[in-house]
Amino acid sequence: PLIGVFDSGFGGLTVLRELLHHLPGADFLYLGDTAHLPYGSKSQAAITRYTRAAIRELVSRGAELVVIACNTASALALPSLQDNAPVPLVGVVGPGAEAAAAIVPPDSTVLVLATEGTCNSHAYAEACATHGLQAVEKPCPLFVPLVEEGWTDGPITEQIADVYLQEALAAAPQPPQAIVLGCTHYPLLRPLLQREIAKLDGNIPIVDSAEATARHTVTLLPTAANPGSAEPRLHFLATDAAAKFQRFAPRFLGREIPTVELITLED
Ligand code: DGN
Repeated sequence: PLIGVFDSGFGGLTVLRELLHHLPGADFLYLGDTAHLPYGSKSQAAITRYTRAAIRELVSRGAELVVIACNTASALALPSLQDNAPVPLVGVVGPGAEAAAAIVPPDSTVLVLATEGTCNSHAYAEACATHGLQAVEKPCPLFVPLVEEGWTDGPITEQIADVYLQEALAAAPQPPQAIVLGCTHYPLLRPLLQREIAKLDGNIPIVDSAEATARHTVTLLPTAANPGSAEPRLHFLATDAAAKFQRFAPRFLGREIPTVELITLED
């Protein structure tokens, strides 16, 4: 099968990385809407328009299922697009919340780290509530630029993470039993976050929405979990800055990408 993967830019390559790992028998078409990056600070109306256009493009190119890798788009656009979608849509918020619920005791509090847009939508809180969990949603707006700058380690990022984590822990009604990484860029900060949280409050397990989403996608396309006879085909589309996309990709995907096709999306 051909799986479409949509993100606001190249961060969703962390989701593609997990999809490649868990669905080695699938081919992938990845679309990064780099012309409209970042989504974290955009309105719901704009994000819904961009996401609808991206899904249309991926389906017109043969995608049988579309993974909305962007947490912000999953939170703000997916609920209104799901019902009339031409193919199944998979977001990252539901699987992230479900994965947290699987490892914490009932009625626990979980800490969700995400962009401003995702936190303000309270999509994670709602998804967690369906599993009986309470979510403390903490916007970490400095994390995306830090990761894009390549500062995934070092004292400055540690200090910033410390401040965010301390503020979040102070706001939590009870100690969180898990931390959910609710943004495509945050898996690159996972080792640093695990270290910082260990200093502050012991060993709270970290749940990565990217990995949870890949596992959920396997349940929808079980045959793709078996390796095919050939290497998976990968094709990359971007709406702007194709060269930058190609340069940044290895950090998020863990491998070089040969070409990026520049496209225009009609609203
Ligand atoms: N891809 C976005 C997300 O997962 O929320 C992060 C990048 C952005 O658009 N700010």
